[in-house]
Amino acid sequence: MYETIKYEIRDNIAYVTVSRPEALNAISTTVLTELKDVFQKIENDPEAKIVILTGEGKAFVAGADIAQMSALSGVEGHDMIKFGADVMNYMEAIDKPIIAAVNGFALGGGCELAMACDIRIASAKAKFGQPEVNLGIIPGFGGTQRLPRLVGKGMGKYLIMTAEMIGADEACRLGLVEKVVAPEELIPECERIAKTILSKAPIAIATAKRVINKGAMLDVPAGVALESEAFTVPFCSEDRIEGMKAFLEKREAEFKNR
Ligand code: CO8
Repeated sequence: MYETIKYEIRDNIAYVTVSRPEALNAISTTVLTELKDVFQKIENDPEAKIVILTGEGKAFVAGADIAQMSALSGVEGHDMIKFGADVMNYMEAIDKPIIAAVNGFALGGGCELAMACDIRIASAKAKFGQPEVNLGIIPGFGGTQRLPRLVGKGMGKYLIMTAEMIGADEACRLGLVEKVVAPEELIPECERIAKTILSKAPIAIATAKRVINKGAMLDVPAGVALESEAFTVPFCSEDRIEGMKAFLEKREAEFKNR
């Protein structure tokens, strides 16, 4: 159905795999178009409750497609940037959690794609970097904004200005990824995390994602006001009644997404 991505749903987990291994899964406009399409599908499909995003072969995504970019005019480059940034903003805005299973190179647009996900788990083989300045450009799919928010302003500038590539352990130490696992454990670990999240109250998970993402753009009092406002959504749900009742009755809650 897609040219550059693979997509399937198993046990309510939507698996999205960027699949252009011959170009280390570089992001062309086709990849962007198909990512937008698949995340729209996921948003509207009740079967898909959480996403694991990965890359085929030895890369997660080695950046935007340099061959395609090299032929673009200034206007076309601007259009591609806007489209890519929109796709990543869209991923961040959907209610369903997205786990990046970073299996290999996550460079440039690939690192930006991982940063648009909610949680990043890396294989010990993964490598991260924003090498755009080597090509005479800056990150364009949100990297100048999301990277400093994850690793701090100084380290964000260091990584963007030096174009240094870092390994998974260093990325974890910096807060760019949450956990590093052996390569063969990557998908099982992401599935374990996905199942843990799926066992929680879905309205609470969606509200937490929204408030954390929106709040990151605000100062603390405004963010806390947003949290207070949003709190009533899960608090007024049937799942809140079930969750608290189950605790008091010393049993597992059965959430219904209501
Ligand atoms: N774009 C296109 N092709 C790529 C890319 C890429 N980003 N990365 C790798 N490839 C291709 C190679 O050209 C090669 O193709 P071929 O076999 O036909 O020669 C194939 O993938 C395998 O790559 P290598 O032989 O280079 O593999 P190595 O293991 O030797 O090296 C590296 C792996 C280190 C990842 C190396 O491929 C590399 O440095 N790649 C480029 C990384 C990079 O600079 N990424 C940032 C791109 S810029 C960006 O992402 C900006 C985002 C904003 C978008 C702006 C839109 C206008």
